[in-house]
Amino acid sequence: MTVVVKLGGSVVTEKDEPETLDGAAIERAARAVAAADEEVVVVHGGGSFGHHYATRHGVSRTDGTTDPTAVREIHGAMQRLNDAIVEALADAGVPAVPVHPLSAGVRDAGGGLELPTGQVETMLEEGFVPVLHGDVLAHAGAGATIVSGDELVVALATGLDADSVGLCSAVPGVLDAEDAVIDRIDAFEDVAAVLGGSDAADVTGGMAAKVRTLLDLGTPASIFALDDLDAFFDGERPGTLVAGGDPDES
Ligand code: IP8
Repeated sequence: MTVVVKLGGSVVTEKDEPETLDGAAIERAARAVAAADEEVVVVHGGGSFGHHYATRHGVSRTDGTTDPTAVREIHGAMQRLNDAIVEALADAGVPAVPVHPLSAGVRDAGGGLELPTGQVETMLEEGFVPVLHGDVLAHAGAGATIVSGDELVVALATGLDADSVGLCSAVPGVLDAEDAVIDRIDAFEDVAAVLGGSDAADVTGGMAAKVRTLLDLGTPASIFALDDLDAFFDGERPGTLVAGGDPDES
């Protein structure tokens, strides 16, 4: 059983303080990964590391840069965050190894992400826990742009034919108008009203874009808070299940 888990940037860092880790949250997540029985691929977001430099240099998923200093600064910050997370996982007994998307993936001229997963697959077969992160990537015709952890999760889940996806976020799931967690989403129309179904929401990311992406994935995906990470690894479906694909499969 292969699971792909994303630790959100707002879970592992203090989002408002540049380059500040949430050490307690990282340790807690590391203990949960250490206790998991599945083959686990970890992806983490940028939080106060990558986003800080991406904003400073005006780089997004669509606005690129040809400035090598910008690429080095954004990637360097993500590498520092990745080092801290890999170290915490290792301290908890997880055979974690870093995988840096800048050196592995690329965006084509249409913005599509190409991420070979052969190296991650072999790492899993050899007993390692690969740890990837949102990053900056060469982008045909645009210099370099940002790749988000969510995009990596989708590419990995597809490429590895993962059994399950978990997004550990700052909120306990997708919330309805009364702030109650929605148990299950099978179609975007069911939640468009509460999430704001406009294209603007997709451009700025956020929960609407997350849910749309996960519905297209075809692998059952759960969105939940750090408190529920152990339950997720125990095979439960905490938070919101975004079923996508064939509902019978989940
Ligand atoms: O936090 C963004 O990853 P995300 C990574 O998953 C960078 O959107 C470099 C800003």
